[in-house]
Amino acid sequence: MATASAGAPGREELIEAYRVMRTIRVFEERVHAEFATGELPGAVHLYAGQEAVAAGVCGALREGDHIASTHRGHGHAIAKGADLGAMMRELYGKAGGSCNGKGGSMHIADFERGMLGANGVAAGGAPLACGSALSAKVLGRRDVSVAFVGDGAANQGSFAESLNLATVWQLPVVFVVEDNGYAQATGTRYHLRGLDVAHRAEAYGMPASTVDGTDYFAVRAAAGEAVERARSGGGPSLVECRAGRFFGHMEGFDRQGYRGEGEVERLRAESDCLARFAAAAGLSIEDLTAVDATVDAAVDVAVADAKAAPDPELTELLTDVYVTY
Ligand SMILES: Cc1ncc(C[n+]2csc(CCOP(=O)(O)OP(=O)(O)O)c2C)c(N)n1
Ligand SMILES: [Mg+2]
Repeated sequence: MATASAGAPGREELIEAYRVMRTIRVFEERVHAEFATGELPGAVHLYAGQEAVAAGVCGALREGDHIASTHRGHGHAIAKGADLGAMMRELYGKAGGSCNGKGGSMHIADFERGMLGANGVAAGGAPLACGSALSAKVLGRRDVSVAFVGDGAANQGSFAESLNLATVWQLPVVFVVEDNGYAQATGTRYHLRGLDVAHRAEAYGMPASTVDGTDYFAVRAAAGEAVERARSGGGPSLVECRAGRFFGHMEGFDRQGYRGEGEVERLRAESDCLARFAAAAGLSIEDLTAVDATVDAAVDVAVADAKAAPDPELTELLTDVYVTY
């Protein structure tokens, strides 16, 4: 497993990385609390615990690059710069949401920011990212596409097909596999036979690495290398990141009887990417608390705005559902 190779990120980059991770954490903790009140509709999968993956990967991207996400997509969207207010309205099914309230948590998209969408289909993002990478290649753009894929989704046939196509066509794409320990209630070390997903990529002749997904610097370094390879015409790569999720598979329905006793408490105490980052980044307490205050306020505003927002008009029911070419 690769370890951190920080290089020397400047203060601004460090503050931005902390802001992104902290925004995801506060957003997810708040959504968890709001869901418990029964006011939030739909299926919601929280990303808390895995923030350093989204921040480290998207930190290596630039405008014009694209990401294709998973059903656990809030963190990816936030890290790619999606609007918090539109995201929260979408979660509440309100007008002005990212999909005007018709998609909910699993369909948040923001094309202007290069976020191609959360996706209810396991491994659905992998072929999408290949498609967007192919279009960049054909159009001669030096843009990179990233597919986020869960450990369970890495067992899908479409994932294997995507790895193969990406290699055959030498696409500017990076597959980021997030091993969070489980596919729903099934442990990764049970369902994922073979050593790990990185070795599967190597079987296609694709460069791959495995990093500690709670270490922002390790993720950022591995993603930076893979993105640079893609951008400079070197073809696809895979980065496997290991970081546990702090909540159940899905809000409301998961009593987590499949987890060991004290497992979540241990994760929070010993594998918190934010605490780890704060200890390693060398930022001042003033810098960190200033970010905390801004983030807390932004999430408060987003929740209040979403609750007060109107429902979508009934006449909107079928708009944006069918596309005319
Ligand atoms: C094609 C497909 N098969 C099954 C499902 C049902 N399903 C939803 S989430 C999930 C587990 C995904 O696990 P993983 O890829 O590890 O992602 P995680 O939930 O851990 O983030 C499954 C099987 C689905 N959404 N799509
Ligand atoms: Mg998983």
